[in-house]
Order: sequence, then C-alpha cells, then structure tokens
Amino acid sequence: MPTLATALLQGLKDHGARELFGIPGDFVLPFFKIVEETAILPCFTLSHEPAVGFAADAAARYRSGIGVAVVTYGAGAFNVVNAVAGAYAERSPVVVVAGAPGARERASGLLLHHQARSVDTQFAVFREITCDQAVLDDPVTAPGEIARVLRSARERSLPVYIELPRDMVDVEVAPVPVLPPRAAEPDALAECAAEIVALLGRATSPVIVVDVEVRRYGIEAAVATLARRLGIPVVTTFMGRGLLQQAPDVLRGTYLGSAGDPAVTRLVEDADALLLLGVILCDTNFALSEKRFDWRHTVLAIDRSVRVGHHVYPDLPIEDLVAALLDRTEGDAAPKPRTLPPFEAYPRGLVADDRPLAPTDIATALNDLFDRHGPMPMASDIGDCLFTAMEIDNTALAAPGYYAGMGFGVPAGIGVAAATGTRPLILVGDGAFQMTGWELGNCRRYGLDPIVIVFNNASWEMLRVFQPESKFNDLSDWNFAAAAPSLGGHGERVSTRKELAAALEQAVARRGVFSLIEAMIPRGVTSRTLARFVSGLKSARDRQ
Ligand code: PPY
Repeated sequence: MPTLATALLQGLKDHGARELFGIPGDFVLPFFKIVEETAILPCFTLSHEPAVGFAADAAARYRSGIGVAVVTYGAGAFNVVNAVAGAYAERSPVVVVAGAPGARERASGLLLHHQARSVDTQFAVFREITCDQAVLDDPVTAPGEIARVLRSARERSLPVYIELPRDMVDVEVAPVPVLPPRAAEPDALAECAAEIVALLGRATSPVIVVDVEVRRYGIEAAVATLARRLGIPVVTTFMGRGLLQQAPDVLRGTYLGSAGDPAVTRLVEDADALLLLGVILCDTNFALSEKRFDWRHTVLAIDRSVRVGHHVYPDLPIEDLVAALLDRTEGDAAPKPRTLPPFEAYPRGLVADDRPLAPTDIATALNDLFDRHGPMPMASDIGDCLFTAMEIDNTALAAPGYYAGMGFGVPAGIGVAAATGTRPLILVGDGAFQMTGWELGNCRRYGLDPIVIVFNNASWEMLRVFQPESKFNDLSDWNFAAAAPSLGGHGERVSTRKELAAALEQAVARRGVFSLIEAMIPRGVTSRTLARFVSGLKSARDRQ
C-alpha cells in the first residue's frame, strides 16, 4: 500500500500534473522530503509564495491541465491567497496542497505557530476561493477525497484545496483513483446543440467570441474547425488574447470595444448573433462596449452551463457542446464566405535609430524578432506591457487580463518555462517587477532562460492614466539591469530604438541564463490602447 504522500503525488500525476511549485516550511517538511526522495514529480522551489501560486497558475494555463502549489501552514498558505483568488477569477485549476498541524498538536490546547485565528481559519479562507476542498485526516476516506477534489478541479477548471496534516504523510492508504468525467445528459445536449445551430442559421452576421475556457478544456482546434465549417469569424476577448493562435484563418483579432481596432469592434457590435464560448462576462472584456447584449440572439457557454437566449442548460460541459455542434454540422454544404474586415495589422519594421522608446516600439521590435526567429510564448503582467501585447502578433499569452493583479508576469514566465521546457518572453512593468522580479534569481538553479522586458518608466503609469494629478505614481529608478548579474542573469538597459533592437537580437542568441532588457520609457508615454482602455473603463463606470 502506498503512503498518503506517495498516493497524493501519484494521484496528482495521474490527473495530469507534471511538476510542483512550492516553498517548504515545518508543517510541510515531511511531505517535501517524500517529494524529493520519490521524484514522482519534479519540484521547483521559488522565493515567496505569491510566485509559487502564479507559476502553478501559468503552468496550468499553458498545459490546459492542473498546476500544483505546495505551501506550509498559515504563514505560507496565506501568502498564496491572492494568486489563488486570481486563478479562481480567471478559471485556472490550481491545486493548493497545504501542510497543517497533526491531530495531537491540534488537540494540545496551545495556539500553534503560523496559526491565525482558529486552527481551521486557513481552511475557511481557502473555501472561499476554491471550488472543492479536502482535509486528509482519515486514511480510509483520503484517496476518495483526493480523487473527488481533483476531478472538481478538472471539471470546473477552478482551484481546489487539499490540506495535509503533517502526521498523515507516512500513513498507508489505498491508491488514488481517477474518477470518470461526468458528461452531459445526451438529450439535453442534443436539444441545446439543435437550438444553437438553428439560432446561428437564422443569423446573417454571427460572430464567435472565445475566452479562456476554450483553452482550459483543450478545445481550441475544435472551435476553429467549427468556425471554418460554419463560415463564422472568431474574435478573442481581452482576457482570451493568445487563444487560437494556431488558427489565423478564422481569427479576426481581439475585441476591445472602444479601445480596439474599429473593424473588430464593428464586427462584434453589429453581429446579429453571438456565440460566446468560455467567455468571462467581466468589465475588462465588455465594459468598453456601448452596446448591451441582445440576449435573444446570444449564446453563452461558461462554467458547465449554456445559456441560449433567455434559458439555461445546466451541467453541460463546453467540450461536449462543441463536439455536439461539430457532429451536427458535419457534412454541411460549405457556407458562402462572408466578406470580412481585414486582420488587425500589427506594427513591423522598427527604425533602429536614436529616438527614445515608446511602448509601440517594443511591440514593433518583437514582431520583427518573431519574423526572424519564430514566435515565443509570452507571459505578461498587468499594466501598459499588457496593452502593448495587443500590438504584438497573436502568440500564446498568459496574463491577468481580468483579475488584473500585479506581480504575475515574472513568476508566470518561470512557470511556463518550467512546465513547457520552452523559452518564454516575459513582459512586465517596473511597478510589478518591484513585487516579484526578484524571483528571476531562481532561474539559474533550474537552467531556465526567459527573456524579460521590463517596461521601466519609473511609475505606476497605468494608475497615472486613471488619476494624473497624483504624485505618488512617481517611482524611483531602481536600475534593474544592474541587479541582473547578481541574480545570475544578464541585464542591459536600453533607451533608444537602436539599442532595443540590438539587445533583443543578442538576448535570443544568449542561452542558459535569463536576459533582462530594461527598456527605459519616458513618463507619460503609453500605448494607444492603454489610454483608450482606461477612458472606456471610466466612462462605463460613469454610465452605471
Ligand atoms: C490565460 O491568459 O489565462 C489564457 O488562458 C490565455 C492563454 C493563451 C495561450 C496560452 C496560454 C494562455
């Protein structure tokens, strides 16, 4: 019989985990010992728990599977709360494995170190930001509880919480089963698919809008096939930027309402039917629209339910829905191609001169770089770096486009590198870099070599756009490039377009260490999208 620790590790692996991210502490030390000795899953330790959560989240996003964060009780687990809240908001199935006191300690009558209020406060906090929880305090029920919780993470694509009391690590238990996924009820699925096909068939200018669940459930290719078969154009939401990068023939761009390409905005706002697949109905995705949905002609599939017009089919997984739509349309005569607006044209051909840098120059330089060397997977923080990413070719992009928490970019890029073995490009502003940039010091140990572009305007520039009068948005110049060597990487500060182009080319050639390019941008110089996005959000707030 396996021990609980080995059963848990094997169970995580059988449910698709390929690595762990974590930071040890005494309540989780016995588990870390088993992690190291069994090597069932490799473990990447980082420096501060927020980064552990972000890295596990990004690994989950890139692999369309679960990501795992292992933390100690209290002082460790509470540090990962914000990252898990963000993963919940953006529907990323992060599995939190948290150490906890053993049974004897719980009954000792003493307050325990790392404890906040009661010994179960941690559980109560995580219950709020995860979709299922298990406390592994019973060897008989533990394997079944782990299986249920991991199935919930995969079925709902949301974080889950597993608490492992430290005296349970070596207890013998049965192996963790993999429970079969629960499929849609066939009659409900058939009725729903028929209704949607009929609704789309009546429309003359339908549009498919995709968001993150389409990647979470691994159905990007199926959605592209459906769009081709129906002759319907596809756009991503802001949050869904980076989706369907393999299907440029159907993808028209990213819908950003009043902040975006007017042709894409018109396409969506003039549509007479919308099929919203896996779309989070949030302010950053839709507040920039002047138009409200006409629900009579809208379909929304999210969180295992499908809304068609004014009624809802519960318990209907999106992957089953898309498969059913494909079945129903198989062999249909090819539809008449619709006249479509042009693709968004992303800037190319940077003039490598001595002019100071603007964010758009960074987008232009990266498009040129991708043309020469192929696209790179990206992770971005929130801030103007993410709005600038809207001017970069639609390559894979993990970013907090809805939750919009700072500090995601660097650890997410580390997570992408660790989980995929590919070399990512990290986009981050100086404000967010101050929060988690330090984590780059962990790259050397694991042989990771991301290319990091720090947009350094010595400001919280996005906040300045919201509220220009406030001086607290002025930060000092930390000279991040100079710090890179002591973190085991290479750093270079660039202030002109010529320097940027040269530094990028050298970074691509430099393997084995991280390359930090600190792009100095004058205060107040932002991407076009940022300014339009912020004014759109403000006017949406005023409309309410
Ligand atoms: C996210 O940012 O949450 C996404 O799922 C988008 C995405 C797109 C492509 C690769 C990874 C993540």
